[in-house]
Amino acid sequence: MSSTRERIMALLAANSDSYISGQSISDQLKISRTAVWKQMKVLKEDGYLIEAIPNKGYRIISTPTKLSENTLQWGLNTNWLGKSIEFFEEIDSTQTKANILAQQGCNHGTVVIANKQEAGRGRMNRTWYSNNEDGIWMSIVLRPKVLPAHAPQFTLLTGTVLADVLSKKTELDIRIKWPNDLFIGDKKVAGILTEMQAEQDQIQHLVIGIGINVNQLTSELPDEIINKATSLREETSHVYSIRELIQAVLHAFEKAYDRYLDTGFSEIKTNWENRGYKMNENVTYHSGNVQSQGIIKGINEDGALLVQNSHNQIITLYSAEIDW
Ligand code: BT5
Repeated sequence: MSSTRERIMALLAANSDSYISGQSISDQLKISRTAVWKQMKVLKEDGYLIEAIPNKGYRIISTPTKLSENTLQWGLNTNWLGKSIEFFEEIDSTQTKANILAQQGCNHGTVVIANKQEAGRGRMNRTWYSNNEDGIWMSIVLRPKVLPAHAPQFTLLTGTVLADVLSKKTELDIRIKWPNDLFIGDKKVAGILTEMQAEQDQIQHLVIGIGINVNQLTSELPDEIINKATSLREETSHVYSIRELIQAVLHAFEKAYDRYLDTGFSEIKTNWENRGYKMNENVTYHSGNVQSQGIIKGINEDGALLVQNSHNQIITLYSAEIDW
């Protein structure tokens, strides 16, 4: 059962175009008028702008811009994803935290979000620069009942979700660079890190880490990535609401995940291939010491990249064997 505060927030959110009377809130939540009044007072202290008009009732005007567990829940219309949000002003890595929570048995759909990370990480312990409040740094805990071999499909699913949401919000053509990067033009705007704990035939939990550069200016990025990274703001000159973007990603993720469990991988494959970086273009790849040219054709169920070689055969590449 959600708290009184959450239920009041839900009522205010549902009635944001009109007024809802104190009596009506009191009746619906079965609490006294005084209790309603006290809850409104606390919300106002937390930065929610609430109008109170005698004989009409309450109306929410605006929510605080600062992220918190409460503001993140505000207006989040998911069924299971993010019902539990762990929010931190500052953390080493949301990914590390989410792994610990998962091991302790947290619910499927738990989301860990931080304003800043001091030790954000990418694959193979690479650094993920996220020691600022201008991006989205979050990790999602999932407990899908699928075979461990299917885990890479969740990275691909996440790529399509991010490409869809960010393209829609920015009207930019955002591409997925296999296997886990989001690109605008030739620059990286977001990355995905999928980690898994599994037994032989069952995934115990997956943690999907999502890092998105949102409101940084390129000049604020570390030297190491200044020429190869970008942010949404840099590309559009627009400052985005981190909260709204997080909610849009969670909403789209839940939809895509449910659909994937219902209908399988084929839709994700199609979406991915429509959004793939350098699809149908020539690339150089390496197998062992041999360097060859090929054309990127898509992905398969294992999450491998399909490349057409110079003999017109389709070959599958599993790891970073490509010179982009
Ligand atoms: C990734 O790794 O791209 C996965 C990034 C996942 C980050 C999220 S944030 C929330 C969660 N908590 C964490 O600690 N991590 C996850 P990879 O493909 O290995 O790419 C890493 C490389 O990207 C680095 O070696 C840099 O070259 C580049 N890079 C680092 N920080 C970047 C940034 N902010 N923007 C763009 N590129 C960056």
